[in-house]
Amino acid sequence: MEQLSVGEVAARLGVSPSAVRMWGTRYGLVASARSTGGHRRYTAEDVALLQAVHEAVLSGTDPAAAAAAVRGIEDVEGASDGPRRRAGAGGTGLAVPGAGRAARGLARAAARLDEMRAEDAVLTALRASGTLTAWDEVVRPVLIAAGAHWASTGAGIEIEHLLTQAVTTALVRHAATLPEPPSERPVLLAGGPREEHVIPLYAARAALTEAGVPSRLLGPRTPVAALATAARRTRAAAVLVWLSRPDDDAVQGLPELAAAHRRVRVLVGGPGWDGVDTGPAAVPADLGAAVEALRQAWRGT
Ligand code: B12
Repeated sequence: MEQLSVGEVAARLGVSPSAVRMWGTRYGLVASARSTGGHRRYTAEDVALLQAVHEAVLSGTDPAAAAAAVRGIEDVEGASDGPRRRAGAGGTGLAVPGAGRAARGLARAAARLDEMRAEDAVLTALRASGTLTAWDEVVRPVLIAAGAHWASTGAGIEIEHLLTQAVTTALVRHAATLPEPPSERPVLLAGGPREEHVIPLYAARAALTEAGVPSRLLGPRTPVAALATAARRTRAAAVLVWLSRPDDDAVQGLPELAAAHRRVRVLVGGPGWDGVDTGPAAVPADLGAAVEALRQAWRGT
């Protein structure tokens, strides 16, 4: 998101510019950037914090308490630019090298097993900057950090589980607030036959909903035959199969998916497809590319 002026932030939140300025001076929620002319410029993270305060205020919370709660996330994470390891519940730290304030807030909440704050951090980022940016700048760095933490220490699976709940719930809640796309020729999102990892599919669903593209999420461990049947029954425009680890059954199932019906397009995603000859199935490199390819398949281009 580009940096915003006071007036633009006010318009986005539906409050007056003086309210935004007042929150800044009274509660310390100030713009962290300046334009070349010296005017205040709010970054995506500043807006996310203001939005959280605004929502708390709307729900009847005292503004000072709301600001203090929001700044709690921010202050503890501090203004460090460098990697850091922090003590959390049970002495578990989660370092997110080079991450922004919102990602560090999410990491900290997850490390403390504070599910509600983790969910709020994700929802705030989704609302402030949209799914693609929130996924790449906030959610994905923390998921990768959680995986790296487990790989290097053998500990912290509980953090991964809690993060999974918080992230998927926030993605579902965000998508539920968006206009429902038309239902014809949805794209189907499925984990491979042995796949438990499906958070990227929830991210894809939220981003597709933002783009007005209908989708159906079949979730983890979807048998190839079931996915092919679903594609036929829904006249799916496309199917996306996620693999975080290699799975021969998924690879061998690609022709069956491609033959599900005449117009279906097959896409695959995730590190489990690395080095695999996927034939005509497309392999988008990231969430943005996947959403664009699925959108084009849906529009029939
Ligand atoms: C959350 C998580 C879990 C959750 C899953 C819950 C769920 N419902 O999804 C739980 C706790 C259940 C779990 C369990 C396990 N997990 Co796990 N888990 C993760 C974690 C932290 C995040 C997964 C994720 O969503 N990644 C999404 C993004 C972050 O993936 P990415 O690879 O960076 O994405 C790349 C591309 O795919 C692309 N991309 C990014 N987003 C998108 C979106 C779309 C749509 C597309 C097309 C592309 C795309 O861009 C990126 C750059 O190339 C990863 C760590 C990691 N680095 O991914 C480990 C990880 C995947 N898990 C791992 C393992 C080993 C396991 C377990 C076997 C053991 C364990 N850790 O408990 C179990 C067994 C699960 C099973 N039976 O299959 C390993 C896999 C290693 C391997 N290759 O074999 C990882 C990598 C952790 C690690 N560092 O070792 N896990």
